[in-house]
Amino acid sequence: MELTTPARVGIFATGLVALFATALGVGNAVGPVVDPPPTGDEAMAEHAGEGAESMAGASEHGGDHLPGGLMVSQDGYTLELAVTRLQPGSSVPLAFTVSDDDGAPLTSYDVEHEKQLHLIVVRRDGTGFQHVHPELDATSGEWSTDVALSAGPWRVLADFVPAGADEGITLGADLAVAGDFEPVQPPDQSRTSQVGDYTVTIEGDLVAGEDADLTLTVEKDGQPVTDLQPYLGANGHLVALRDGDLAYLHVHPEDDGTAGPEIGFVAEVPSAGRYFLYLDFLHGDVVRTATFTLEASR
Ligand SMILES: [Cu+2]
Repeated sequence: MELTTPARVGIFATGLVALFATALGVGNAVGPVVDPPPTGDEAMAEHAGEGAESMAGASEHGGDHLPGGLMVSQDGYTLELAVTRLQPGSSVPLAFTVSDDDGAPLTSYDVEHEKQLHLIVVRRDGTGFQHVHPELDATSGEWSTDVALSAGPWRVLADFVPAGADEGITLGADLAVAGDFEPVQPPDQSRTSQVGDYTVTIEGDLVAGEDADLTLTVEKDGQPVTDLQPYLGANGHLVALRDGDLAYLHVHPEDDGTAGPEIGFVAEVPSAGRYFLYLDFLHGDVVRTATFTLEASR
């Protein structure tokens, strides 16, 4: 599928460069994006600088981008959860709409990565991550799905492309789940994730403002998995969230033409600090999620 081609990955990476460099530079600027991002080399040269130079570079490009997922409303679209206070449970109905400029529910979406909308729910401490694909009632515009929720503060991230729009949006909304809550302290780094019989490791180092090659390796019962099934048009699907504000990076693999055990990604993070990474992979017709934390250096 086209999204896995090197060209598409390149474009995506370039977009991230512009997106995060701008976020660092211009703070609260919001609004629709009109300028195309610079080419990869330009972006790297421009935004690899520090301080004023970097900020100027971002502004020159009309920098209107924040990282995704930080706002409940952007570009005229608003994420409206049907209920924002819920009780915990293993299968809790969650419903929402995306409203447009006029307050009307958006009913028409473009397909991206094989779906009209990707929904992430994650507790604020980075635990409980779920990446699901709700069902749309095309008449009312209401999306619905079931999720597992424990007590505590949660974030809901909706990643979608309004029909005909030039690019996608990720909106984020808070969700509070009742009950006693024991926040989990994440490790500085956690490079191995055990998911049932599967062991997934991540190699590579995140550096603020630079492309980082990440390689994830999937093993089952100690043996390399070489028959990963395609999932969302790729060998796996990586989501990265920044600890502290859950800024959202949506990263896709470089297609090396194999079905494992290695899955390569290029990721760029906007700043130093800790990131939560979640790999969804499909094997034996079951989607599993491996979880990591990485500390990005300056
Ligand atoms: Cu998805």
